[in-house]
Amino acid sequence: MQSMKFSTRAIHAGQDPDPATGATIVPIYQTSTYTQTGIGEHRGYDYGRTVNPTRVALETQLAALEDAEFCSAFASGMAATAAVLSCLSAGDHVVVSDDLYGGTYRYFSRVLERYGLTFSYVDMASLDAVRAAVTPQTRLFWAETPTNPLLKLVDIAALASIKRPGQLLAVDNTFATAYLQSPLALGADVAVYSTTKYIAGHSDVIGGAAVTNDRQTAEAIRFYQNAAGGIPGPMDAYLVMRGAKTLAVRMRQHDHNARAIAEFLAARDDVARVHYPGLPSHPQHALARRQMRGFGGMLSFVLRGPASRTFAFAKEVRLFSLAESLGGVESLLCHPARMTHGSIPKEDRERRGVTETLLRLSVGIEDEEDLVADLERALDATLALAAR
Ligand code: P1T
Repeated sequence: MQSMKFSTRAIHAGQDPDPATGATIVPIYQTSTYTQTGIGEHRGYDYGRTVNPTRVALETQLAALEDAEFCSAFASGMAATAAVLSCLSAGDHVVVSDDLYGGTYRYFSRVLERYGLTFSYVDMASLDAVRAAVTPQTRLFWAETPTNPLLKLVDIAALASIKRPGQLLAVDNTFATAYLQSPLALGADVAVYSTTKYIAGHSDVIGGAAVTNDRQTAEAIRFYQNAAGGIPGPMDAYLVMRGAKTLAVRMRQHDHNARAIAEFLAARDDVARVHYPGLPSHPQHALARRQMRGFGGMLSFVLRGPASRTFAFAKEVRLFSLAESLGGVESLLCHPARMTHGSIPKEDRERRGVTETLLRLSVGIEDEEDLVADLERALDATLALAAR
């Protein structure tokens, strides 16, 4: 499988016919336990939290997407994040990208700080800032790239070169996915996913995964998966696996549509800023071209005018549902300050650029012209408010 191309791996890795029946599609093994033929005599399956064949098939598939050796699947992206952080101990220090999913920030600041871990949030676009944040206790660098919701980039290879023995680099690859970016090949130790998003792709399941080539890290994550139990059920594992088979074709269309929308928004005088790594005006466009194989389906933008215009715009769009989450086939609109990033203190949030007039789009795979027309109509309908 390793020598095959991306789509072939996505469709075939872990997807052998069922050994009992020949079923072409991996069955949903809806069982919590396995009957043993004698005490200590079983076929490697003893208890559903520890192992499940549907989950194993998903883990094999997701590892293959990354050309990696190990993957553990989880019940959510946050459970996968927790598993990576479980490799640390009280007293350890983490350097984190200052723009990141609000739920990750909430977990770090309100749960793990109580457990004696410390975190420094830095603009990882500056390697000097990263170096300055490192302490003798630093054990982990945690980077989102592109970041949520400002689409900032982190140079993964450069970050990997800063890392010293005993330190881990984890990259949350949820926005780009393995189709557009290969963190492990660039020197990261672990790639973390909310599979809820592009990997499953249909906004109908919550899931997560941690992928690595490092045996020791893989074993620690696997141990935590069984010990803490944040596993996906077999039905959820199946849904993520089914979605992942079409990841490549969906990502191509997400990328195509988002580019068109980014260009459309950037050309409007009533849009103050567009954050999209595919625009030549993005400050890290050159890095995006080097590090990614496309720019993805996520973008954010700042509307001109008071916040009341932003709120009116959110009611005006029809094809973009106002909803948290991202990465599904349908387009979504999000107001990060009041939705996904509401748990970041207002001052920090605003200093980082997550303001009341920032909107985030998860561009779906509908027809590009319909999406642009919907945005154009909503922008025009709220234009009078922009002047206020
Ligand atoms: O929702 P969950 O599957 O637990 O994944 C958490 C998560 C992790 N990493 C990134 C980059 C994410 O964006 C998320 C979840 N994000 C949203 C729900 C959102 O709307 O941004």
